[in-house]
Amino acid sequence: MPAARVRLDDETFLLVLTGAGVSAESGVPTFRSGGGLWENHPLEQVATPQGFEADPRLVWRFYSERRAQAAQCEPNPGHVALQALEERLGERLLLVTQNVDGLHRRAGSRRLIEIHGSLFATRCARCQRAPFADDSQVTATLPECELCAASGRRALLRPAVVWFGELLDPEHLRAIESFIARGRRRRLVFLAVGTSGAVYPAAGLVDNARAAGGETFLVNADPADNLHRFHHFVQGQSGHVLPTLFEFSGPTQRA
Ligand code: BV8
Repeated sequence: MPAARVRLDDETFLLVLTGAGVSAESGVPTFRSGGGLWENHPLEQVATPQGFEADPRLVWRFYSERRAQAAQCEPNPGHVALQALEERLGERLLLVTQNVDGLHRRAGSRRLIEIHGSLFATRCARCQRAPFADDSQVTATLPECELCAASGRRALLRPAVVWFGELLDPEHLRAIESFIARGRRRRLVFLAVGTSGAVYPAAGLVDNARAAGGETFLVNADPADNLHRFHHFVQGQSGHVLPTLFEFSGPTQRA
């Protein structure tokens, strides 16, 4: 049984933030812990607009490899536990993930915001066309935007993920703020799982939750960079901790 448990009742609004650690037990490599993704590829080269500009083939190889790998992985008990929470809390749960591997969606989570985008979506590097579903492997020729081509311009297609130095979708940030504001009037709980707390603005959500009077929990294999910002820390593997982390008091109805 975890050291601390998250008590949920009819008043609780639960905001969950997940990072790569939640997918580690599914076989998806993390970024910064033991043999992480960034070790072979400096993030400047593969996760910035400048890196894409400089070497789009390298970036497409990096993301194509991750697409192929993530497609082989299955949700683990940590993803399943969070999906089950959505069944019980309904609109009083919001799951925000930094992960682009699609595993929360495949586990059935729908009240989900993928704030760093998705491996399985592609968009134009130039025009404002909407991202489209895409699980293809880019090997030889670099894909180009046919809409731009139709208007006589050449533009590359790119993974629909948020790179360093790029703004997060303002709609996503607004939805998170609105959830925190609603939780503030009831009982707000913030849970971060499997994240090193290294990347902003995601790593600052704990502060937003505290400013709204929220009780904050971190479940992580190691102490995170922003560990001191949490009221409670449960050290462990999310696939083992999450299934028994929550205790329900009172008949938890849908919001
Ligand atoms: C922004 C792309 C406004 C998708 C990613 C200077 C110039 C520009 C910006 C900045 C700057 N200085 C600071 C910034 C802000 C910057 C930032 O935060 N930089 C950091 C490095 C300091 N942020 C941004 O640029 C963001 N945009 O701020 O716009 C702006 C614009 C211009 C100028 C200023 C501001 C955009 C951030 C998004 C970047 N994109 N990835 C992809 O390829 O995936 S970030 C990348 O890191 C991934 O998305 C990943 O999700 C994210 C966070 O990593 P984690 O998920 O936490 O993973 P990590 O490996 O680090 O940790 C895993 C943890 O799990 C470990 O602690 C481990 O112990 C634990 N664990 C392992 N196994 C388990 C486990 N825990 C539990 N169970 C297990 N089994």
